[in-house]
Amino acid sequence: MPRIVFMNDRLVPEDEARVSVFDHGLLYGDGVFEGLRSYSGRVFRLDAHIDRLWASALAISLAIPTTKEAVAKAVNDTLAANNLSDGYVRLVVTRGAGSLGLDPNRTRNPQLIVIADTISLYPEEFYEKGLRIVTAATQRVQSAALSPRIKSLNYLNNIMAKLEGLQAGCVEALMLNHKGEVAECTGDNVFIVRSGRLLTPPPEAGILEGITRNAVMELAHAAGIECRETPLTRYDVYTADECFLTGTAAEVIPVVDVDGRRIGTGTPGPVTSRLKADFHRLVRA
Ligand code: PXG
Repeated sequence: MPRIVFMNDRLVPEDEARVSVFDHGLLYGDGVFEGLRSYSGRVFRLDAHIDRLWASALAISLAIPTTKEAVAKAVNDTLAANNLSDGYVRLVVTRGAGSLGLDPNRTRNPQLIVIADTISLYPEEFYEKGLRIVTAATQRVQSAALSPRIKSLNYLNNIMAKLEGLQAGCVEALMLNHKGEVAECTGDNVFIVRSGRLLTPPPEAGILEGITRNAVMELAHAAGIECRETPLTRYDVYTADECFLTGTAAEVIPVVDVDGRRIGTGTPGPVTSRLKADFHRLVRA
């Protein structure tokens, strides 16, 4: 069954969903995106994802040629057209076709693309036993160079680190910022637990402010677990009682080994397990 893709203003079969080879999204990674999940027919925090898409576009001076309401409808329509009630949605906005030169003012027709598909989660074993990750030598790009808060189509920084993780036999890799502080993983935010308290790097550490991260901070608050945004070093991670990652694709996933150091007991801890269960309940509520 060919998938149905939303392109600009209508649903088309995937074979007809095409972008120009002159599109600056392709030529320069000039565009923005979002990854969303739908659970039992409802998109989790749709408005937050659309707000972040708009913020990313604003930051790169890209005018999205439609309204937030129309994009929300396009997301739901695309899921429905593909008969997906539990699925993954990729929202992409490119700068559009232009000349073979950087000048964004010489582009026309930004492209709005909505793709819906099934989601492939990490194997269940990782959720039960926890992940092993390594620190990548590739630093997170500095905010002053390109803010990690922008979810842009230029993901090479993350991909370079992901390659290092895969090289080491890990599905994720920890990224440090230019100061050597812990930032985040290649497609997930990071949390640690120390003395019953939740700690996570602040936006200034050079991270994407994950929507799952925000949800987990709210769940912690509701559960009476103190949560602080604070700069973290690798020492803090190595000596933490627990560690876990959050992301749209991963949800909440325990980490039990970082750079060969066993974290806590080497099995998912109680705070991680509690928040993982609470998140599971929240998205499926
Ligand atoms: N950091 C980075 C760099 C990300 O790209 C997150 C954190 C987590 O954010 P959310 O809002 O999802 O909680 C992301 C999100 C994929 C994929 O295909 C990656 C993300 C989201 C969805 C799918 O690997 N990254």
